[in-house]
Amino acid sequence: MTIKLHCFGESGNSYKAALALQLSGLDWEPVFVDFFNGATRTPEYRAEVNEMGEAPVLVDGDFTLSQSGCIQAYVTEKSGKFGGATREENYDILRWVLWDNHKLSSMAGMTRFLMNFLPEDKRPADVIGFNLGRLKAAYGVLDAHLQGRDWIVGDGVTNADLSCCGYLYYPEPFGFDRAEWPNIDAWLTRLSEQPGWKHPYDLMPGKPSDRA
Ligand SMILES: N[C@@H](CCC(=O)N[C@@H](CS)C(=O)NCC(=O)O)C(=O)O
Repeated sequence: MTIKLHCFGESGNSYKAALALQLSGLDWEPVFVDFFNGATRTPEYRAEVNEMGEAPVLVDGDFTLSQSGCIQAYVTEKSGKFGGATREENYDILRWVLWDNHKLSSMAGMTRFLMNFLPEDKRPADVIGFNLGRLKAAYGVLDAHLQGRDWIVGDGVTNADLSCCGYLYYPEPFGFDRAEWPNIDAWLTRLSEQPGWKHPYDLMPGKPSDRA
């Protein structure tokens, strides 16, 4: 049975789940979430798709799961891919997924939204400035960790990589310039060379130009 992923192209959190599915080789298809027209805020979405009002959401037969990190763990259980080689590595992957959700992707996603998708007269300069400082610190942590390493944990692609990259291929400004972070830049290139890799706007339905 084909796995369904409720997602949309602008969503880096959705990308983490979509990329895990895509690179795993599991049979899956996207289901478009019309986020910019308020789909996740409707009572129907909350009742039928996700009480948390978020994307991504995976549906595999009668099994439904939200939270990109949980979906990645499910993909690992089902495909045998992107987990650690040891118990220690598995804890290390979880550590990076939690760090990403808290310090990197949540901040990047929010800042990108404020800087690009809010109407210009509603963009809060102080909040954006504060977030950019927090983001710079997060890029620094990741770049330092990747010094001398191909992957965040162990010798191959894991959910740590698939989580931390969630927002980093998007072209809209959110205080991230690959040229400033050479280890992140090389790692993103390595990841994009994996068979089946696609850019978020090519992997999931929905992109800013659809609303232009
Ligand atoms: N920690 C969650 C975050 C999910 C999330 O915030 N998704 C955004 C889209 S990128 C969303 O649906 N936001 C709806 C809202 O906050 O109202 C995950 O990793 O799945």
